[in-house]
Amino acid sequence: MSERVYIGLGSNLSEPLRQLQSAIEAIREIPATQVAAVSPFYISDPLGPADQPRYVNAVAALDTELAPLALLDALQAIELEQGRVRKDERWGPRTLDLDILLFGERQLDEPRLTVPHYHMHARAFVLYPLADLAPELRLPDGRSLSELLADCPFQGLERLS
Ligand code: PH2
Ligand code: MG
Ligand code: MG
Repeated sequence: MSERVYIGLGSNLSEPLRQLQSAIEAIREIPATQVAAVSPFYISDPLGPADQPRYVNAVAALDTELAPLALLDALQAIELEQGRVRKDERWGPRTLDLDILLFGERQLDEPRLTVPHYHMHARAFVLYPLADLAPELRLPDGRSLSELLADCPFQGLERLS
């Protein structure tokens, strides 16, 4: 049985737009997984250290038969292929970040994976592109996306045409 998964894509190094486009092509090659939809791309101010470039962010809807950790492995392999270097600095710049936001109705709290993604409920660069794809969405705890958006200012978000 396949489950609907939403992932967040982000990049602020080495031609971010190209990073996201090639990530989406790579995600299409993940076994037992289809890309159902990709949101418009957005430019966003960095959350975290301010001395880093602005990000390009988007959200993709996937349908997958993979288990959560198998999908995480596949996404992290793509991050590494695209030159991701893991550093200790929290929220520092990166060539590619692929985050599992929602995985069906599941709530997971494992060492490698927390779902729903922590802080997603307060991040404009996640909530606005998610709303482009699924305006009627509810989180597993029952909160609606429109409720979350009402409490979430744009935070400098700009939609690319
Ligand atoms: N990702 C981070 C840290 N800060 N800021 C923006 N605007 N967009 C991101 O995707 C982002 C961030 C760590 O994953
Ligand atoms: Mg992230
Ligand atoms: Mg991440």
